[in-house]
Parts: sequence; C-alpha cells; structure tokens
Amino acid sequence: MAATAILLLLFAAAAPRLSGATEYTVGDSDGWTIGPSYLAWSQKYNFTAGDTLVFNYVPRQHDVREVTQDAYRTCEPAANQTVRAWASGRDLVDLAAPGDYYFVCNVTGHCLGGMKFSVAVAAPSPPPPPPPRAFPTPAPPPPSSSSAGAWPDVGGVSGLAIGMWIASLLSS
Ligand SMILES: [Cu+2]
Repeated sequence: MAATAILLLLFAAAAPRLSGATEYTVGDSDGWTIGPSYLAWSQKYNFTAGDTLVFNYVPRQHDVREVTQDAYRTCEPAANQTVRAWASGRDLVDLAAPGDYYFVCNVTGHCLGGMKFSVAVAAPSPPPPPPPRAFPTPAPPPPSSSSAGAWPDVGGVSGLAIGMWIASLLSS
C-alpha cells in the first residue's frame, strides 16, 4: 500500500518534466515547402532542449538537412557540413541539446528560395523543488548493532539485558 503511494508520487513528480518537451510542426499547417517564411515561424517560439521539430512535406519534393552555420549562410551544404539529414516526409528532429541549429532543404534552389531557418535552443529550466513529503521518512536502522536482525529493536535489547540480569541472580 505504501509502496503504491510512493510510486504514484514518483509518477506525479515525473509528469511535468515529460510534458515539458514540446513538438513544433515546422511551418505549422503549411508544413515544409516553398512559400512560407520560416524565419517568421521560428521566431514565434522559444525552443528548449528536449523539444522536437516535425517536418511535414511530400517525400522527394523536399528534404531536410541540419547543416553548419556556414552552409546555412551559403545554402550549399557540402557533405562535411551536413550534421543530420532526413527525407521521409514526416521527419521528427530532436533538439536534444541546447545550442543553435540550422536547417535547410537541400533540393536545388529551395534553400535560396526560403526553405531555411535556424533555432536557438535554450537549456531546460531547472526542475521545481521537490514537493513536501507526504510520508515521514522511516528512521534508518541502528548503525552498528549486529544483533539488529535477531532482536526486535530496543525492546529486544533491553529484554536481553533483563534476561542476563536474571541469569546472574539465579547463578549467584
Ligand atoms: Cu525543398
């Protein structure tokens, strides 16, 4: 019973952190395509480490590359300037660590045509302080007594002392 309550408490404490990770659909309902301003889109949100970007597009019409800042500027990512690449048409891109991320479409002309944006991902805010304990912490077992397992706590020890005292009376 107590263990179940403690488990429930653990879940309650973990839930806010799990729901803190947010999925952002790039371009919102427009998706990832030619036309929308992804600069404007990216500036609408505050991204936090642990969030996910979702790129929705028709496969083979577009793709997604995370690239270096230089490749982002030139729109010509060389192989060694590509950090990660996706092409499924529904790509889930995790922003696991804080930092700057640069995304482009690598179909010819699309990056220059506006399919590019960067996001500054912030470190997650520290977790809230733990809630006050609902249950008293059980006292730790006595540190040294090797008979703690054999004799029930203090009552057992004083029982042993009384027994020894009686034994000494009987033997005298
Ligand atoms: Cu494209």
